[in-house]
Amino acid sequence: MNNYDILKRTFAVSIDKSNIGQNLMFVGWIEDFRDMGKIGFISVRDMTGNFQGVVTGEILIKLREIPRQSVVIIHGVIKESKAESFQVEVKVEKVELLSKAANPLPIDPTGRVSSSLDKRLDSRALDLRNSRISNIFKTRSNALYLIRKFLTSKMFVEVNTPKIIGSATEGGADLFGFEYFSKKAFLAQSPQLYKEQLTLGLERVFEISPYFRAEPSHTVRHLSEFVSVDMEAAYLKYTDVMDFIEELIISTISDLYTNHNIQMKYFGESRDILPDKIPRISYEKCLEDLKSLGEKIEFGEDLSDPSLRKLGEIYPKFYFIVDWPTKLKPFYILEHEKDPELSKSFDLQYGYLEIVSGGTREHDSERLKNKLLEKGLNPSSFSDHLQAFEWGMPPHSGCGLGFDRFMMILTKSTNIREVVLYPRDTERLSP
Ligand code: AMO
Repeated sequence: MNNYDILKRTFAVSIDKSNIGQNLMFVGWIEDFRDMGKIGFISVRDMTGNFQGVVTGEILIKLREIPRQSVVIIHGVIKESKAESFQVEVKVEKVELLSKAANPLPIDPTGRVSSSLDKRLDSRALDLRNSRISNIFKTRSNALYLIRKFLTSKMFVEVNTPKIIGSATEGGADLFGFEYFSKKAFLAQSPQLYKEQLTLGLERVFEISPYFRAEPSHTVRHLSEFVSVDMEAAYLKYTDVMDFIEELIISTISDLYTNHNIQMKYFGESRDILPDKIPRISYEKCLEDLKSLGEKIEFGEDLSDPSLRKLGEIYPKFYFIVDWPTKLKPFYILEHEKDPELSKSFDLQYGYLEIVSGGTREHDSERLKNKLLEKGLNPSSFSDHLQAFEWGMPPHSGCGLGFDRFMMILTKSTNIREVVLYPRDTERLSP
């Protein structure tokens, strides 16, 4: 290993005319090398951007032996550039090879030679050397930070609940089960029961974590492991939760455009995803809208993927669908007092895509037991959960936001696999 002091490195993004004449050290990978015979040009990229290096003599000969994507230390003097895309360039005085890349590589991360998504996912670490792709994940990191900041500012406490659980969270069949010492255990599909219980002592909680669903669906919006931003708050109604979600969506997107526009530009110039307000449309109004488009759906039927795609033609951006039929919602959702067939529930949609699901919860233990029975579930499997409802459970509401789906909107990606580093689906278990 070469002897170098990494803290003395200069990042590509930081050089400009004020550095002319300085001898600086850079670390990065060779993105491109153009050999013109007596002179050569290299493009070196690091996590911040790239610069052009000019090489001649011995260094040019040395570079002919170094494959693209290899990691190098470059020492050189900053000069004014005649190139249109750079203010300055680096007259390379020394190149040290830190790590040699194979030639050929499985994909071309510059994107000049395009590869299928599957091939890119097979070489994901290398795929991240493409600026658009790395900016998806920088945006993901920024969005997570902004969501945490927003929820913390609303007095939510971040919590961590178990992902190894002893019984079904929501009573669904789509759980991954496995041997846990001498018992049967499952991977959590949602923190639903825990987050509700936690409102008893913490009032407002949120959790950002992966969850696991053994859904055999192979679509562009489902994964077996996905990240959800879950929140739950004592004393709030589902309409208050919608207010929070609306504010969270608007503040996160506008902050990204204001403070992280360098990244957002990779996904297009248009800011059309940023709403002023998010309309609230009842399930029943959706049925009327669909009827006007020639699609007849009976009250109580779920909105299928083709129906949601039709609805997305009328409402192509963010909108809430509120007051779903009680029978379509899980046992923990409360119904309206005046019309028990309708529940205090909502989904946040972006066109056809469901991003958030939430509602006001049932907090009375007797009624909750009856709801479990009505849904064909056994209350004794939920005894740990039900006992908390005997200890002074506050009325509460909450929701779960599919973070990967939100990332699809932020980065204008059509496949959820684009915005997840190492996606897991029915086919893919590696890398
Ligand atoms: P739900 O099952 O609707 O609600 O999930 C909440 C949100 O999570 C996202 N999502 C998924 N994303 C990718 N792949 C999947 N397989 C997947 N499944 C769900 C969606 C969805 O809107 N406990 C409730 C939430 C609550 O009421 O608080 C729940 O889990 O964006």
